[in-house]
Amino acid sequence: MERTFVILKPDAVQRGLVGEIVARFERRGLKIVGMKFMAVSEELARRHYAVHQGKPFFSGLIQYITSGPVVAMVLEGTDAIQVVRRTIGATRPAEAEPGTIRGDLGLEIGRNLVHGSDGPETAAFEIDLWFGDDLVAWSRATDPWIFE
Ligand code: DAT
Ligand code: MG
Repeated sequence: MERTFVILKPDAVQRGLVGEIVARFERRGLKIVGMKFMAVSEELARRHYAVHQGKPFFSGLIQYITSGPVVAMVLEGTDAIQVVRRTIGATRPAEAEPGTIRGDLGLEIGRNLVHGSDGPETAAFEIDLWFGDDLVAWSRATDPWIFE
């Protein structure tokens, strides 16, 4: 069982797509073990996106992610990191496959709706950064029908 970190970015919240996007992860079978609606400080944004510091799009990225409230989540499930990335789709929504969140709901890279951790180290770092120990390990009634 693996955990990964997800953000429903300010455009997802502003466009009223929180329910739509959370529903896709839930239907996939992923279990919510952390979830909060929050404003993102510039400091948190810079730490989260530290790997992109110095790139031409960095300041725009910080501006975007701090421009309104977000929903931060931790999802748990089989191969959760890869499954979430594939459910979200390619970074550029115009290139994302139909059926993915970005491929169905977005058009532009700077308004790509969702973040998902890209690997085990990133997931551990991001979960700790955004949630610390504020997670709920729980047994879901449907677990035996989703996990073999
Ligand atoms: P992803 O969000 O798919 O993991 P990433 O980690 O490479 O993509 O980049 C983080 C975010 O930065 C991405 O969601 C949108 C923005 N971004 C990445 N590359 C960009 C580019 N070439 N121009 C503009 N924004 C970019
Ligand atoms: Mg990334």
